[in-house]
Amino acid sequence: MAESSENVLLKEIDDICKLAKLQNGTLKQVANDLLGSSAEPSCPKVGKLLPLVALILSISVALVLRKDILVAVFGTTERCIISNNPLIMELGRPLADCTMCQSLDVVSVYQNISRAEFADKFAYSNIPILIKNGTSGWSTSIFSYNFFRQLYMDTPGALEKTEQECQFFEYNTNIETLSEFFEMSDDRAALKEDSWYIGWSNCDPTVGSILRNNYRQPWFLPRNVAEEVDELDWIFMGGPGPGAFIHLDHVEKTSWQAQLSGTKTWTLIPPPECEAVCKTLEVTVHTGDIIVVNTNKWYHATYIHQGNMSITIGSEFD
Ligand SMILES: O=C(O)CCC(=O)C(=O)O
Ligand SMILES: [Fe+2]
Repeated sequence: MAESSENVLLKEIDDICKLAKLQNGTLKQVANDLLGSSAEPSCPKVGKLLPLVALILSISVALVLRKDILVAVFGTTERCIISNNPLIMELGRPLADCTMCQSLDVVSVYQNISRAEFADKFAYSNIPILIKNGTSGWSTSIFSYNFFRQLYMDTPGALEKTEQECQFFEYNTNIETLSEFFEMSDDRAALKEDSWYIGWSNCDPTVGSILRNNYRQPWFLPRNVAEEVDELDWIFMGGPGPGAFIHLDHVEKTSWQAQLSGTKTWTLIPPPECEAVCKTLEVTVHTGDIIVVNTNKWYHATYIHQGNMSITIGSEFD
């Protein structure tokens, strides 16, 4: 086995050990034996069989995953609060209850929905929903690249705090940080040079409250949420082409996302254990619409259409 693959495997095993908080035996030693490597074992001890079971389990899980999901799993992971190791995340993921997607051919589209109906059918069922014009009454046109740049520039410490404590997804760009994002030339910011797409979560409370002055919690969300202000805001923006590539998140709750500008198609892929009874769904979100998806349960990818820059804001809810 090539040196680099060996290191990757040893790293995987290290992570498995940490995750499982194993107490006896030496998982890494077993890997070293299998690989013929002389690397020092560093994993806590486990019983004799457990390491092999863990290895076999890892490989089996990888084998049963579909190719697209494998690509995604080994490509990138996002909004991860547990571990950045995709294999560990997949191993530790609870199996989905396939009623969330069974017999579902399309994402339900509502022109309006009451809080009671939303709570009854969608809030906790992991069934995705699109609410047309869910942002009506918001001043959506205020949100632009320049709005966000100005907001972070004018709020002392906001950029540093968000960079240190929150996440930034560069996707296919070479833009690695929020500072870099806001330092782009005007032409690039206006998508005149290339079509970039990025996302970030905001960790600055002042920025958070200004954002919330410009949008409302969607009316259909459970009431307790409407009063909460401590959820993170997530912003995704950019030009035509691929957006987020296929991934599964490890956040706590279901998310809503409002399309403030532009048009975006979501591909929602059921988890592999539901493949026999569930279909992959596609749903296109237009300016003003709100989509609700449990991104911990549905693998998802996005694609941005030609036209206005896609700008979204969203959050999780209970
Ligand atoms: O909006 C996007 O392009 C991706 C969003 C996403 O991955 C999420 O909300 O979990
Ligand atoms: Fe996601």
